[in-house]
Amino acid sequence: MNGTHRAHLSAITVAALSASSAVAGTATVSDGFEAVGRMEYTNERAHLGSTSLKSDPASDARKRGAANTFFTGVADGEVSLWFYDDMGGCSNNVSKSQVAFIQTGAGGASTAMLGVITNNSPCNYSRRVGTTYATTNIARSLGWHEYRFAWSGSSLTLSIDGQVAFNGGYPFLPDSISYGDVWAETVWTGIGAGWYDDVSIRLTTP
Ligand SMILES: [Ca+2]
Repeated sequence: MNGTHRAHLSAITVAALSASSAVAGTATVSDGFEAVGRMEYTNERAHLGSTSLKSDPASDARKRGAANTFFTGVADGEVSLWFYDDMGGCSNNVSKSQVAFIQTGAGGASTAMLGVITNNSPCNYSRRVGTTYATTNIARSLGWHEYRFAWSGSSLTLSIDGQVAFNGGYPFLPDSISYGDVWAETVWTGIGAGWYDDVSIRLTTP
């Protein structure tokens, strides 16, 4: 990981969107998106192609951080990405805080998050909507899982592998997706790794 890569937080450039139809565009992030950012390009495993992006704070503190992708804030959209869960922190004592979230600007009230936060819940997936953290009723399991963030009008649905993790009001136009181990150790402690791959962003202009 060289200095140039560490200076970059934007991992993905979303393709230009067409305004010519009701569906403004679909940006699919294909294999190869992983090559930039503070996280690690790895061929240990992949959901799409042969590589994924690994967040591995235990191996190198510089790998604590998130990859961010920015897009146009519109009223309807959906972001999907895949997270590999090695069950760390549930099956052993290696704490993990590996999450993905959409938000508007710097977030806060608009932050909507799914992930593994073992200090919140060791064996279920956690969520955050606004500034409130909660434990979902979705049990963690080994392997790849799809996190889906879908917003329409003023509502939001979060799901994991098609199971609803949240459905409720959301009066925001998110404009980024971020993923990784994003907190300092004093917030949500965790050193366990996470793998991210196969990010899709669909934006619809009413
Ligand atoms: Ca890949």
